[in-house]
Amino acid sequence: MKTTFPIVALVLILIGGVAAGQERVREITVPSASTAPLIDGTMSESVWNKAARIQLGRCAGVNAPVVPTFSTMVLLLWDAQYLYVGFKCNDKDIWSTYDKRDMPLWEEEVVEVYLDPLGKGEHYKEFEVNPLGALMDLDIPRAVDGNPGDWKPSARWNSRGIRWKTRVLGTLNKRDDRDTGWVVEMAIPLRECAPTGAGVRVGDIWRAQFFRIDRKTLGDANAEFLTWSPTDVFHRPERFGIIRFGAGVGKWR
Ligand SMILES: [Ca+2]
Ligand SMILES: [Ca+2]
Repeated sequence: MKTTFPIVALVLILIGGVAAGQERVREITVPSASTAPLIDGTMSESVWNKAARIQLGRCAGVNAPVVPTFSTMVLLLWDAQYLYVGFKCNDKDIWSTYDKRDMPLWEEEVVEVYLDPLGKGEHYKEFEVNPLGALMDLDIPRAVDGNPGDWKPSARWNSRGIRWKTRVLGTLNKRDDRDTGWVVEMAIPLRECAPTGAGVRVGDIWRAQFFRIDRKTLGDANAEFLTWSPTDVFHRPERFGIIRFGAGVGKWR
């Protein structure tokens, strides 16, 4: 959503900005993980059963706020080193062509995580992963009225310790059959996200946002933009939700 932003922004602000701004930002408590999940694209470890769960909805500024075509579930856990993010994306036609780090993945199908540890909207981090398993990671200095500026300098930032894995349930890039969905698991190093390099303790809060883009073709104008915390555009840090780093919940096995 970067290169197309200037054109899209005006429309979005006109049709969606006020409505999105009237809703409270979302909040969720993320339980700590007793054991680290394997980042293997399966999400089969029992620890995921304790994860916080988010269902993404339509991004009001981009699409009419109706029920999304496909379900998108985001699962969240954390431990001393990582924020674990799992996406389960139902999808009957899965495709992507970008296959290298820091390519403009948002032009195709993608899931996205935004993390703003200080909640100031400055130097927040963005992580994108596509069905082919490519990663884009960015450090966004700031967004001015929803515009994050030139993405290329931001993409020079690379997380050193991030791990991620994609699994496609179906046939990637075979457009004439019917797929089931795709899964992304990410382990995002917490200390690399915080400007101070500090770790996280139980009770800390960060601002965060989660997105998915589903579309039929490159730059498809009828793409479906899905979000967690209601917003008119993606790069509006004041509309990011609040994640609270909680203790472990339930009976761990
Ligand atoms: Ca799709
Ligand atoms: Ca990067």
